[in-house]
Amino acid sequence: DPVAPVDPAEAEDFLRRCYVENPRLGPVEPRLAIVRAQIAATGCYVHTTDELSYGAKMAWRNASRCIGRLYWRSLMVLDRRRARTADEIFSLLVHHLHTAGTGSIRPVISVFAAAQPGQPCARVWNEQLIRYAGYRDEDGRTTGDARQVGFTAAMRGFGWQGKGEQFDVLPLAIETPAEGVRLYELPERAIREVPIAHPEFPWFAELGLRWHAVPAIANMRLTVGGVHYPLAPFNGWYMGTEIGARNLADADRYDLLPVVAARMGLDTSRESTLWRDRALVELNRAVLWSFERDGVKMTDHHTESQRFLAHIRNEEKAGREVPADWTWIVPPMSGGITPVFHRYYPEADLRPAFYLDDEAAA
Ligand code: HEM
Ligand code: NRG
Repeated sequence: DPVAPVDPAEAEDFLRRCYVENPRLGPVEPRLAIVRAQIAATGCYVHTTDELSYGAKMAWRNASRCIGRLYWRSLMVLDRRRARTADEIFSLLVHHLHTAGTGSIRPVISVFAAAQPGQPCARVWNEQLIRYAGYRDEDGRTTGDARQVGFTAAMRGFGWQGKGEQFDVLPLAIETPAEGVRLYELPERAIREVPIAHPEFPWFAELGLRWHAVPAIANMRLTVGGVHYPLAPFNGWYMGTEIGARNLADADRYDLLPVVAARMGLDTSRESTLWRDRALVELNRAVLWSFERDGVKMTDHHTESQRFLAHIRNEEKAGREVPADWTWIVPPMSGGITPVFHRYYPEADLRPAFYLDDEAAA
């Protein structure tokens, strides 16, 4: 994937904002002169650690699909721009997961080398650092995460053998220009998981459900001041509905609402009994209750909606608009009883930003 030379106007815009918001960095003019010269000579420039760190925080602040932005200043930024080999990258990804923690999770991003004009660069193929395999048998039945069926087949093509169970953690596929693709198994210590049980239904634990504690997105490109970082995995903590109302509930994921409804003895003969809704609530109670029981940080959609509105108030006090995508901000259950439902948001595409790679503009 060839990268165009850095746009000097985008570099300047970012640097001015970064230095205005951080007076301790000093005057921006001398820095702009250096950066302009670097871009003219090489097509690119190198961020200082402070610029990279604040740029990553701004990218989170600008993430219009993210409801968790109240904490944007607390992002821990690990500068990994010097790592080159797949072995190095792997060990730093394991370190990332350890740094994020297993109980009181902290938001972390690891930023690897910038894309250089005309040069290939390191990537991780996985959507997240921790994901469960999905297997489809000849009858079209799926075991595991149906969303990962294609990726899982690709990993098997490279010789990986999964156990074929519901929650097999996928290997990391790390691609470097020098070494091609190499697969790595994450050590168990780096993967905290929570077995899902229910506060009142003893049978719930028998379903054998679990989920990983840390969502760590690995396939988004971080763009700061015209520089692209194709490998910049980040994590925060989960909002319960991501697991309970999507991953375990969606018909094209684990599709568990019919299973839960059957165990609850609900009348599933007609939609108007609202059996889906009743099963959905209990599944989500189970997720929140289990994470709390195990001391793993998680937020619920009511609390997080209130915090997001507090974030908007904070930002407006600082003179900034908060771009937001209503269709992603409103939680996937009980939308209308959360305060984020009852308003509109500006939809600006501000940079620095995270982009999914196929939608990343050069
Ligand atoms: C999306 C919550 C931390 C960047 C989301 C979504 C939720 C969420 C609920 C929607 C996901 C979906 O519907 O699939 C949170 C919470 C956090 C957190 C509770 C706790 C601290 C972060 C961090 C970053 C980030 C640390 C980056 C530094 C994003 C981005 C998206 C997103 C870029 C959109 C993902 C996409 O387009 O697929 N977040 N987030 N979030 N979040 Fe956050
Ligand atoms: N829905 C996805 C994760 C998307 C990002 N969510 C976060 N991000 N909470 C899932 O795995 O269910 N974060 O960085 O905390």
